[in-house]
Amino acid sequence: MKRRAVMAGIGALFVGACSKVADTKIGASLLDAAEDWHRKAHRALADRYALVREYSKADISPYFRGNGSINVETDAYQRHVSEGFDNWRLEVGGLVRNPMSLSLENIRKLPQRTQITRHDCVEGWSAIGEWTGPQLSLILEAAGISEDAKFIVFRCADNLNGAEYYESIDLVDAMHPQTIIAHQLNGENLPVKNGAPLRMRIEKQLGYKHPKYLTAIEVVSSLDAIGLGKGGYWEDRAGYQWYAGI
Ligand SMILES: Nc1nc2c(c(=O)[nH]1)N[C@H]1C(S)=C(S)[C@@H](COP(=O)(O)O)O[C@H]1N2
Ligand SMILES: [Mo]
Repeated sequence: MKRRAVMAGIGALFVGACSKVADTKIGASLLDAAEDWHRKAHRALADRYALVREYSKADISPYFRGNGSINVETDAYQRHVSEGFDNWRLEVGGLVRNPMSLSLENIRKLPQRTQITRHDCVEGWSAIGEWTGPQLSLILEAAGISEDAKFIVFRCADNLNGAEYYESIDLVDAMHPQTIIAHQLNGENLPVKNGAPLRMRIEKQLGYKHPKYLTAIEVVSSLDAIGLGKGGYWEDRAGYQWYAGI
């Protein structure tokens, strides 16, 4: 068949009545494929918005281990520890209309979410803990993220083997209701080993995506110029997946 005739045939397939499209073998399989694609895309998106399981107080692990950095070896951080973190600041900047510098008091006064969730580390351990803090979405709404915003980058106070720890997530995880800036673990201020005074809980992601010792939240349109360009400390160094959804 000549190319023109083929094109006309395909055209006829689609401009014809829908029932006829479905009746032809090719039409039916095209519709099946489209429906399948749509169903899968829908399910994938629905999964991303779904909540992770929340546990009861009885499930809380007696000890929540510290992993990776379990302290920050700088004079500045040790001073913050001795001051009870009264002068700690969380900077919110990048592609936002209203950059902010928040104290712990500011953060404690916002509406809070408490959730008992399971932390899964790729190194092969899990622990259940109760975390409290404001939702990240609240902070981002107050900051007013710009239309170019695509990722949220988290900066940390610790230096692990010569490089600053950092992480990043997309806007779906950023706006997820269980993504919170935690300042409490099991009803107490965060212990130093677990990231005092602030650490992210991004419950839809594996453990390394939850930055501790949080100093800044930066809204960006690209990850290319952040760290070594792969979006996180372990992504840059050990080939960990940037998207570590659970
Ligand atoms: N700033 C910072 N955040 C970090 C890490 C780190 O070394 N530094 N380690 C990550 C890893 S691999 C895990 S499993 C969790 C451990 O959290 P925990 O110390 O509260 O158990 O923190 C994550 N966030
Ligand atoms: Mo981890």
